[in-house]
Amino acid sequence: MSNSRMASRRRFLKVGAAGTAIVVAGRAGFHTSMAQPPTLEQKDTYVVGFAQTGSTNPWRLAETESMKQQFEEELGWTLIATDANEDTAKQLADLDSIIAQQPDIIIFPPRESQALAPKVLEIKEAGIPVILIDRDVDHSIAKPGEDYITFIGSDFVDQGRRAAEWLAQATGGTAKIIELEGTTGADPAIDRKKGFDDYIAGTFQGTPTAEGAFPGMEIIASQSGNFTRDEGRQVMETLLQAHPDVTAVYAHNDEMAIGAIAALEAAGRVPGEDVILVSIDGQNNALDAIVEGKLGASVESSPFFGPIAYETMMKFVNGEEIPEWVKVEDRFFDINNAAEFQGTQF
Ligand code: GYE
Repeated sequence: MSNSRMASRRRFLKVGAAGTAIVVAGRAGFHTSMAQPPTLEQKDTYVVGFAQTGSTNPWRLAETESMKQQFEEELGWTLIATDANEDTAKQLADLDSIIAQQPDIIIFPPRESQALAPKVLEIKEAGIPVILIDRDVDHSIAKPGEDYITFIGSDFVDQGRRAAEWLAQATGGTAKIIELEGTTGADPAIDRKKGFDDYIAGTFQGTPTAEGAFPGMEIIASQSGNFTRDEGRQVMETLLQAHPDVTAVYAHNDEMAIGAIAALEAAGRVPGEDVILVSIDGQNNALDAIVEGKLGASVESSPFFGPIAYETMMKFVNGEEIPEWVKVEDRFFDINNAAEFQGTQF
């Protein structure tokens, strides 16, 4: 039995001493009829749980900072924050320990879409409402609007499509592409791959064309670099040996693109000239790399979830209607505007 189940069982037993039969009936009803997240009453101050996936890149650090800034500094509430060190098992355990502390709400990015979905159901059973930020879970296991309040985040499929569209234009529709994927099983890695690959194949959003939209664009290798700079560099180093004919790189985040640039340069290639790179996030050093001509473009993916998570939570407290997806709109950075935004991101 997991810690969280033990915790809720303990809570149940405590109440049970006073009136077990009633509580049992209540819990049975809870399972069958509660097609809504647990409610949250109006209070002056709340305790918020926040289970971060890791702190290995500027994006993660900016997100954690945004949450602390909003909930601790701005509001003076308590934020129970954990860091899973990019380990899914640790994030599950971190959530168990947060549940045991019985916060008013848990706001977190699920590291992997399927692995974390049952935990969302467990948190609901423990009577704690959840808002997912930045990454979503598999909706066939846990549903927004029913099992958790909502998902706040970007349209990752569209981010992939925008990267592909830019690359198709930049290469005139002819490229041998290495794709550096994000963390295996993470929602943004799954969807960024789908948006990009489908656009290239001509099957974007279920509109197949017989020979593919860009028959001259070929994905010659696609492998995970786990969203980190170092793994991006290592994977690129290995793939370069097997595929010296590469002419383009699509990285699911800026950190891996920066790692790939290092690997290309170490191999005597000229990023931005003989290999065109495109990535996602829009972090400061990616904007620098665009200005230097090494990175072609970056689709923005904002990590600043503190204010929007707070707003959404208060709407929920006030009984307002909340969409199943609170969509974050992203900008696009390339040589035409990167200089203007240098130093303004994260
Ligand atoms: O692009 C990446 C991070 O989940 C949207 O995860 C986020 C992604 C982001 O590690 O840099």
